[in-house]
Amino acid sequence: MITRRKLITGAAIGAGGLLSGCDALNRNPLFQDILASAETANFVVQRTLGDRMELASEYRMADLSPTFRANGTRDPASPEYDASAAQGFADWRLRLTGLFRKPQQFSLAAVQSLPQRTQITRHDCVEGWSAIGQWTGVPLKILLDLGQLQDKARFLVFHCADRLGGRPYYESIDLLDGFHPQTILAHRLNGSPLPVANGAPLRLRVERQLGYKHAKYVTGIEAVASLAGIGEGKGGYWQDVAGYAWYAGI
Ligand SMILES: Nc1nc2c(c(=O)[nH]1)N[C@H]1C(S)=C(S)[C@@H](COP(=O)(O)O)O[C@H]1N2
Ligand SMILES: [Mo]
Repeated sequence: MITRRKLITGAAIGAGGLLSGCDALNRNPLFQDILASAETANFVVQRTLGDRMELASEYRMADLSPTFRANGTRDPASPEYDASAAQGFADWRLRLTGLFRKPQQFSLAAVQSLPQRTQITRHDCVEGWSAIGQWTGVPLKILLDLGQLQDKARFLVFHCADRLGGRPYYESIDLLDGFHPQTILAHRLNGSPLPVANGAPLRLRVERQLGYKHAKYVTGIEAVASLAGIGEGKGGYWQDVAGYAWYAGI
């Protein structure tokens, strides 16, 4: 449990710290303590709601990086994935599961037939590189409105087709990021179909957060009340494996 005093202090740190997303903040023991559970982190960031709904910077075509580097899995390379890629992902399904009133699935063509958004943003990886790319995809809000979240839903878990070190990659965000206007499931990069290396056929863009939150090879979105039963319960692959922060604001 978190004491009221700690929470107030945490919110004060959060007001400046979450904006900069700086390493010093992540190393602060008090803040680490506050971030110890994703639910608590979510509660703290509610205090900076205004900041959370701000838009990430968008750029011009002239700013595009010559190549958009790939990181982590560059090819899921499972028999199922290879078979799907071989037919242009015609059989790919995006499944909405968990706390939706209308759980359903979408083909890639169905995703592409929904309203789309294109944005040019900068991707920042914790490993110390950045790249600017143009992304096109369906705003997540459109899918959430179709699926109709139940009142209990608080987090969205993104299930992926790849495994790293034998474990499935996954990530999660809260509903503030879920409904953020720049949060999209992208299927195009720089005007072309998303390359396999960058997460084909569908990858998350959650522009206010660091690179590892941007799940690639997305096969499903599960709405949950708590992250406790998923993976090791910390909200994502890198959180489980290496203790990365669940909320990775930039
Ligand atoms: N499914 C999946 N998603 C992932 C990863 C991964 O290995 N598997 N790596 C993450 C990391 S650390 C980064 S920086 C970005 C890299 O995206 P890119 O390959 O398009 O540059 O994807 C993120 N999403
Ligand atoms: Mo990354």
